[in-house]
Amino acid sequence: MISAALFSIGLGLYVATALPEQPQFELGPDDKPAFPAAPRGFDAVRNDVPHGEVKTVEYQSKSVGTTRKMVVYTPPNYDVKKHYPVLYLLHGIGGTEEEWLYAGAVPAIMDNLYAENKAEPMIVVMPNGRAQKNDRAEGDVFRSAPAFSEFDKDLFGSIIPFIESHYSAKKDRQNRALAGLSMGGGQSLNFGLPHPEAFAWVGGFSSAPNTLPAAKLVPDPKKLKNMGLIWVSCGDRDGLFKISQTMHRYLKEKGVSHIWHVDSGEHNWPVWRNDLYLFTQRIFRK
Ligand code: FER
Repeated sequence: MISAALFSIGLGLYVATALPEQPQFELGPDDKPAFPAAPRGFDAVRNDVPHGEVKTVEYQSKSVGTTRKMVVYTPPNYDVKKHYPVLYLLHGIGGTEEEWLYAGAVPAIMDNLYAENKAEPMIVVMPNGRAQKNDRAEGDVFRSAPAFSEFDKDLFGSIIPFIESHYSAKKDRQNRALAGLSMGGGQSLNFGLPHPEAFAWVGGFSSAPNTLPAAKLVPDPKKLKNMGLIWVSCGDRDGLFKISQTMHRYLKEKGVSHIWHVDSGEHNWPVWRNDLYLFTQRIFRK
């Protein structure tokens, strides 16, 4: 687990230094935090709180044509007699289905939120967004960017049906959320915003250049009037800032209700752990 975390940090540094030149940006008056940062220790494993369960499961991907892995976190006291909302949580260009688990500290963050009654009990599904036969993060990870844009077929065609038939999951838009970091943030906006019938809660954290133009994703702003939450966030020292800032400005101009949260930080894990902490408290609630 420690070696996986170190590996992921190494990969994060590699990705950060390998980022191609990005457009310059200036912070405007809107570009500030929407919420205070998480309290110290929010992402530390605590032995005095109940822990959820983590499992790696395999499913047949119709679109990729292979057996693929995803990591599923169920909350403490998960009870098959109840039904739970589901958050689909997507990784970045250098990640796999294990990135949120280790570098993202999902179990600790969620366990700690539940211990303080700060989030609705939910299933967190961490699939692999690199929808190609070899989906390991190997070699020049930027070469696998096209596979990230094919992932919607796997998500809608195989992953959601698998989760909804193997877990005690609620199966309607109000009980499905889609969020991710960087490439996974772009995927969440690209696949979530055009599909309000599938997801009422959508979050893009530090979204990458795979993010499609806002006008293409939201040609008809009225269609998003029943969203539970659209979350757009980025660190104020992230070279990809302009992508999220442009998305926020478009949504604001079109009157689409959303949260624009500008964190203090770069393109890295402190920002995304904080985003997860803030986002998960605000989904699946009235
Ligand atoms: C790029 C810069 C960053 C890009 C992808 C990324 C596909 C993704 C970064 C990440 O996921 O952390 O030009 O092009």
